[in-house]
Amino acid sequence: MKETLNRIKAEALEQISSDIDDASLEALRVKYLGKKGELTAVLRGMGQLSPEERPIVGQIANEVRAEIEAAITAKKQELSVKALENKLIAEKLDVTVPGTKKKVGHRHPLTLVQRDLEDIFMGMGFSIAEGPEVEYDYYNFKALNIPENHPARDTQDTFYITENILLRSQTSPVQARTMEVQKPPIRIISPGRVYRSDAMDATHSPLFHQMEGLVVDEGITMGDLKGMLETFAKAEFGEDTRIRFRPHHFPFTEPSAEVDISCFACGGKGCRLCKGEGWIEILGAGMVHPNVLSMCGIDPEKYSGFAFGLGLERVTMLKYHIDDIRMFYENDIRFIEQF
Ligand code: 2NM
Repeated sequence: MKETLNRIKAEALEQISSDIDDASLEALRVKYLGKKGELTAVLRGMGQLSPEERPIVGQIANEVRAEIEAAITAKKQELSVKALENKLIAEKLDVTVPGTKKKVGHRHPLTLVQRDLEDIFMGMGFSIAEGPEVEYDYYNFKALNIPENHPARDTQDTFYITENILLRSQTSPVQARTMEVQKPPIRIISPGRVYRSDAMDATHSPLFHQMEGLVVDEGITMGDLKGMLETFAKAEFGEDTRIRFRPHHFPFTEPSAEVDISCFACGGKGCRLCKGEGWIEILGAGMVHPNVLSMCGIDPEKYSGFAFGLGLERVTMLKYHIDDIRMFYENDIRFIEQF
């Protein structure tokens, strides 16, 4: 029996020390120490031993059991250390690897210029007014003294939604709406999207952006308009910028003018940007027509005002030397990132 115990011990210790995993180790525990295990079987047979032999064999059996248990515990420990090591190797993280750069958003050039202009005009006491892009023909045309038969009203130029609802073709309806609800003094700018039924090419888009301005108060003159526009032109295009007015016609202003700035590229000598002219047309302006004032509920005998309008795309294209308006709307990151 002693030999059997020694054989069991030798066999068990050898198997436990061999290259095995957790599951095999548990199987060995069951095989040697379990209720139906080999050691238990030996202990069951002790009844056949003489009373003198029994305690001796019993002691050996206990020692064998203790040794196997200790070996299993040690092996378990060894396996768990090895498992942890493997896990650390598998999940290795190199904290010195440089991070991946997060892409940060970028303002669209039209937004940059719009903010620029907003800052300049807010500095002169203007506030920003907004209105609907889907507009009544009344505010887009009639309230602005644009007659029924005016070519601008043509369905070929304006996107009509119903007979009397359209996509605004200018931001002037915002000015008309403001005059209706606000008593002078009024000092507003209205930046925003406008729509015209034009075919897309390098200088035309059916959707573009305008910024118009309006000042109404007692005693406002064309001199105020000129002074204000000059201040604006210097702030936006540089201190050396000069402006000039050329007579023009708009239905909503009288008198009306087209306004040029001296070329900011050549200073007025004539270059490619100004096409040799020395001057660049930048906006339209004039004194608000008395009909517009009275239609919007403002007494033209008491108050006068000036208004102006410019195309944000045009200003942005000049400023950044962009030669195709379609670039603004194509969402090409290589374009946007340049500004
Ligand atoms: C322009 C040119 C000249 C203009 C007029 C008005 C209003 F509502 F007061 F009558 N708003 N904007 C105006 C005047 C717009 O754009 C080229």
